[in-house]
Amino acid sequence: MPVGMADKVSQSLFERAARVIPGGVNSPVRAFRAVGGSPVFITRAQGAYLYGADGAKYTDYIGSWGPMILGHAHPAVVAAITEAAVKGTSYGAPTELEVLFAERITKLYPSIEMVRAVSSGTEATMAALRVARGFTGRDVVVKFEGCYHGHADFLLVKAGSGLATFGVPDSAGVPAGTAANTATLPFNDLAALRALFAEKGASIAGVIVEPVVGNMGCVAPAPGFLEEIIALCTKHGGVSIFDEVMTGCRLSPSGMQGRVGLKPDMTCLGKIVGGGMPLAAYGGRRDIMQTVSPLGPVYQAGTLSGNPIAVSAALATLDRLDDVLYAHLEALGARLEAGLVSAIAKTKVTACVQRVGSMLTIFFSKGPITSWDDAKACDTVAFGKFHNAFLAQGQYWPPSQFEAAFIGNAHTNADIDATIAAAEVALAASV
Ligand code: KE4
Repeated sequence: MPVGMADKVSQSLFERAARVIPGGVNSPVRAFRAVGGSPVFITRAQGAYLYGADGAKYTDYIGSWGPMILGHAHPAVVAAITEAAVKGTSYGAPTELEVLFAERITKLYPSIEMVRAVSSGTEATMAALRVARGFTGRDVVVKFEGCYHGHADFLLVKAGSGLATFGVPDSAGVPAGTAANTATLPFNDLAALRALFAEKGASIAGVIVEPVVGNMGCVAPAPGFLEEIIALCTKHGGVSIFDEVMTGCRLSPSGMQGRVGLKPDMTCLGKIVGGGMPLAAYGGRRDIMQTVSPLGPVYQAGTLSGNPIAVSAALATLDRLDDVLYAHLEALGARLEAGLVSAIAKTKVTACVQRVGSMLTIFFSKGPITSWDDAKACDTVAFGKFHNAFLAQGQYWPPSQFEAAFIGNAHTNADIDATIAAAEVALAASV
C-alpha cells in the first residue's frame, strides 16, 4: 500500500462515509487527520491483528484505544456475548450479572466501595464530577493540561491565558460560563497545585487526573504528584478522582492505583472493564456514592447502563486478567521499548520512548516528556511521516502523537520483533 494512503477500497468507503458522517468517522481521532492520508476501513479483527477492507493484515497497537487487552475476538468473550444475546440484549431492569460486576469491581479496587455502571468513559467522568460537586456543595473542579476525560462540556476546557488557571472553552458550543468553574493546571506541577489549593481550597469540589496520562502520549506522574492530589483533597474537603478509564486493568488488575498502592476517593473506569463493549463505571467511597440517585440527590441515569451483553463481555474479560497475563504484557512492553530505543539510536532520529507496562508512546522529541508543554513541542510532522511509513508496513499505530499505543495478550515476541524492524524503516522515513 502506498505510504500515507489507505487502500482503494478504504478510500472509496471514506468518500461515501464523509457524505453522511461528520468527517467520515464516528470519533474524530479515527479520521487520521493528525497524520494525513485517509483511514483504513477494518472488516474484522482476530487476536493481535486487524484486517483492512482490501484484506491487508495489520499488527494492532491501538486495540480499540485500549479495551482489547486479551486481543480481538477472544473466544471466551465472544462466547459470553453470544450466550447472553440469546437471552435478550437489554431488559432495563436489574440483573444478577450487574451484581456480579459490581462485586468484582469493588473487590479489584479496594478504594471503590460502591460503583455505578454507565455506557462510556465520558459518562463515568461527567457523573463522578457531578457527584463530587453534589457531595461537597462546591462548584470548582480541577483538571490537568494534556489529560482528556471525555467530552462533557465542562471538561472541554483549556488553560486560561498566562497564569489564569480558570479555563476557557476548548470546543465550540461550550458556554464560557460552563468553563468558568474548571481550573486547568500543568500536569506534574506540584507548586501550581499547592498554590491553587492555598487560594481556592475551600471551593474545590474535586480534582480529576489520569494517573498515568495516555492522552498527551504516555506520561507518568512525577514522584509524589498523585499522593499530593489525594492529600490536598483530603485536607481541604475535596474529592480526588482517578480517571482510570485507560489505565484501569491495563497497568495492573487494579489499574495504576493498584500498581502504586493509592486509594483515591473516586475512580472512573472504562475500556478494558467493558471487554470492548459499551460499558464503563464510576465509584468510590460509600459516603460519597450514597449521594447518587435514587439513594441521594445527585441524578444520573442510563437506558443501557449495565446491560447483560456488555456485562457478560466484561466478566469474561475480567476473569482472565491474571498475573501470567500482566507478566507477559510487561515482557512484551520491555522488549518493544528496548527495540524502539535501539532503532532510534541507529537512525539518529530525535525521538524517545516512554512506557508504563503495556502502554507506550514514541515521542518525536529528545524528551523526557513530563507535561503538555513538553508534549506539544514534539515534531508532529515527523510523527506523521513515521506513522504513514509504519502503516505501509502493516503496523497499526495510534494516528496521533498525543495518544498511547497498547500491547495485548495476543501479541507475540515475533510480532514485537517485526514491529521493531518496521519501526527502524519508518523512523528513517520520518526525517
Ligand atoms: P469514552 O467516552 O470515549 O468511552 O471515554 C472517554 C475517556 C475518558 N478518560 C480517558 C482517560 C480516556 O482516554 C477516554 C477516551 N480515550 C480516547 C483515546 N484517547 C478514546 C478514543 C476516541 O476518542 O475515539
